[in-house]
Amino acid sequence: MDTKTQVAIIGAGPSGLLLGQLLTNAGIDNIILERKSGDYVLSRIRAGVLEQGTADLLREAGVGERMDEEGIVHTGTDFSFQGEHHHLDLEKYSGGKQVVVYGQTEVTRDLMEARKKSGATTVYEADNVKLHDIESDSPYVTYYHNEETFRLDCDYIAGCDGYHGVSRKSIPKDKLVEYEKVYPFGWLGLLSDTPPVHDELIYCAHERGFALCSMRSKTRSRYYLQVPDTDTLDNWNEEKFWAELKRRIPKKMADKLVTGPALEMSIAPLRSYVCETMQYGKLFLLGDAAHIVPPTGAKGLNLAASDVETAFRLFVKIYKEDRTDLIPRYQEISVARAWKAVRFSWWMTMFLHRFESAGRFDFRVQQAEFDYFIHSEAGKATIAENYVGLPFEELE
Ligand code: RFL
Ligand code: PHB
Repeated sequence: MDTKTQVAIIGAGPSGLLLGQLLTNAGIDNIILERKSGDYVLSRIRAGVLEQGTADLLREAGVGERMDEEGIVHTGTDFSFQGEHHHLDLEKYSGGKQVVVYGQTEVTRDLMEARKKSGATTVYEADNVKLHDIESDSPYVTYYHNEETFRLDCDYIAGCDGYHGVSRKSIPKDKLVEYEKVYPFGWLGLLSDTPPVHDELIYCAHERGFALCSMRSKTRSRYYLQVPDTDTLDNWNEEKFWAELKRRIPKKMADKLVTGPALEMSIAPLRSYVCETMQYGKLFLLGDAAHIVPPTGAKGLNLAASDVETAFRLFVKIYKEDRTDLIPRYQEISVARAWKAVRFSWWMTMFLHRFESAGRFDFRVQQAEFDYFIHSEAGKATIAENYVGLPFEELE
């Protein structure tokens, strides 16, 4: 069966759903094709920190209500080195900006609800999605659903299908400009219905490895431990996790940490990846389809939102003012922004993690770097400015 839309969106993660919502509100027709079921998409536990720009874009899309009610505004964030606890006043050092702690799962849920209300189409469990003729003026997508093959004709395709998606793979290999760095460790995450150990996040550097104390609400905590990239969940259980976390966080925090059963435990590998070919013919890549950052800087979802913001403004210019001349601006703006987030996430990772290959000298340098950044006004401003998010760049 054949259908037609203006923008075919591949993937119903936060990038695809947010772009879809903004386009629908602006009267630009779009259909989302998602490989998994809606419940599966909601079961993935991921990001927790929204930059002010991301929160503003969600409000603009009309999905900010629950975030504004239930999200927790953080005006600061904490660091610790070998158990020594320091506070960084983000608001003071960023010129008044803040971040909102509101889980990616909730953002996704709000976007799914809004899409349902708007009546726009999302095809879940769309199998074998294939992109065709992306270099031509009449691109189309085929997919398999309910034992039938469908064809979706469109003007543009938004590849919002994450790192393992099909969109980036549809660009000829010799046209892809890619950069990658893999780190020799991952993050073991644990989600629990326990009150957060502190009212702010704590990024902990420790000789046993990095740890992060984060949260989803006043009653739900999210903690992470750096683990070797060879580690598996079989090597871990809740008791072992809590005991290891207590060793890596400040003693005052360890003493008051409330432990409980794990709602979820998973290991995420850490990598930096940039595909500079973010537009090819009628295809645009957004979010994790184009770039991956290690979670240390809390940038992945926020970077996805900034791609959405740029792509959305571009589509409005194209459909309302016929400004196809602005198309190259998408890649220019998004790649430059991606590299800034990649740099900050890489730096936070090097700054806070333990590298097996590092010797006594490197450890001392890391300690001095921590000492410098945490006590210097310029150092604190540098971290704060990047953590709260750099400003969006205008199309023209
Ligand atoms: P997603 O979320 O991967 O969604 C892509 C969607 O595309 C679907 N898909 C396909 N659909 C159709 N056909 C195909 N062939 C398809 N292939 C894939 C998938 O099923 C999926 O539904 O990408 P998107 O939308 O670009 O969103 C990106 C974010 O999910 C990601 O950047 C963040 O989660 C990263 N991240 C964090 N970002 C932050 O900004 N702040 C944080 O605090 C933060 N913490 C994290 C994180 C990521 C983590 N993990 C697990 C990698 C913490 C962790 C542990
Ligand atoms: C999270 O809560 O999942 C989280 C928070 C901050 C990060 C990474 C992950 O830097």
